[in-house]
Amino acid sequence: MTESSQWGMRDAQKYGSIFERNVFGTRVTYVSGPTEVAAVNDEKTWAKFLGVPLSNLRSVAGDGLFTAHNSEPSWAAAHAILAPAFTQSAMRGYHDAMVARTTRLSAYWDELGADAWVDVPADTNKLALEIISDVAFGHDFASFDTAEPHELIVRISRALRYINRAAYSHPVVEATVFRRQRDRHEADVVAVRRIVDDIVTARRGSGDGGSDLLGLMLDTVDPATGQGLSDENIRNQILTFLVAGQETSAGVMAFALHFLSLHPEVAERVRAEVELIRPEGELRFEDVGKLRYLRRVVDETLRLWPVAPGYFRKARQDTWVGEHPFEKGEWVFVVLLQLHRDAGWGSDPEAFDPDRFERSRVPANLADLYKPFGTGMRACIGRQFAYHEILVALAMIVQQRTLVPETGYVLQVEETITLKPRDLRLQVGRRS
Ligand code: MNH
Repeated sequence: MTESSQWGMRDAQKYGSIFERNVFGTRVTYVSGPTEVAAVNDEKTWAKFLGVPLSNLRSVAGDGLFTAHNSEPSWAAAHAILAPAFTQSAMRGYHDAMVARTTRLSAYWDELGADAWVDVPADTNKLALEIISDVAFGHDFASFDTAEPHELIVRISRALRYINRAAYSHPVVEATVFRRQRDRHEADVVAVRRIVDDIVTARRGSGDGGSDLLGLMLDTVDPATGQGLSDENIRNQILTFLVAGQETSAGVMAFALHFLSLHPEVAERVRAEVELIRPEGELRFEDVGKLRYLRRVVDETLRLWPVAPGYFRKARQDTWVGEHPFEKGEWVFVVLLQLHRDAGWGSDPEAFDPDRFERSRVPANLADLYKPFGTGMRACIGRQFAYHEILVALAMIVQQRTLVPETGYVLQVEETITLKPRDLRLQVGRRS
């Protein structure tokens, strides 16, 4: 299923705000109108559902926060222990790492030279990886020093591609046609677990938990139970951060750079804003919340290309969505790509216009029209983290560089569970 969310969006434009389709033998109900989405977001009657893609992702991330079932006790424990590390004020502790890693990306682009066409999604992916690995477990993959990515990264990326492709395929097909790919996938999973287990064991052995997310998980108990997280669960959380915290933020940075390269007047306003707030020296933690226009650029990017393009919900009881009955246990897919293009956004939902998010213009029912980070208890824990790193990276890049698009580039969106701009290359020379 290479572009399943974009098919979902096109079909929603044809068949309406709720419709049913057979996807390779599985009946899927697609929901994309604000009223219908609000109904399935109601936590009393509906709950998160993993669906096929996230169930398959459990082979990598197990009972980590993102892929845990609602009923798994390890979810509540890990959520209680980790939530304080993801508040807005916790970002203060990660800010310097975000600035330092973006500075390293910038030095790497300098090495390539002003004429080079940089592979934007590849490089933002490396940046997000460097940031999350630094903050989560104090590791430096040196992504900008080596041509070959680290084994852990190669294997995780390949595992995600496999899971995305195999999502709706038949087990018999996987065991025959894709036998070698399946075997390699199983080997990848064994290997990534071993690599992360070694990191956790080494840290336990060092006696000092450390001040990063791994240290927090090793040193804290869940106040409700007095229990700490198991080593296996900690490994699953680290793999979750690598999977959930990397491709998503990296995709937003890449889409935003694409839009900024096509809209020089928007890039100019961002530059003016950054120069006003921090004319000299490094961007500070306090500056980031003041980047109001850049924030609108990010929000508008996430509206048009919500990098997590949808999510699943399952009925907790017999219920209704409008006049459509659902039995307990039936599930739906929320097509964010279409909700974010709903008529509630005005007559030109396809246009990139950051000022839509100006206080005076933003739709009154924004909460029903915009859900890039999901909904309810199981909404994204990394939201503040994502905004902070994306704002830091974009502020620094736009302040320092020009963004030149390739003539004739037409945006095509690639899906590997998350979305990214296919073959996006830009020239990113220093501003004189
Ligand atoms: Mn994130 C859950 C989108 C960045 C860690 N994330 C979700 C969900 C969406 C989402 C949507 C809910 C999925 C569902 O209902 O099945 N996440 C994003 C987007 C970005 C993002 C659009 C970037 C922009 N996420 C991040 C970052 C991290 C992260 C960065 C970690 C550092 N996300 C998570 C975790 C969950 C999650 C963990 C699962 C939370 C839970 O269920 O308790």
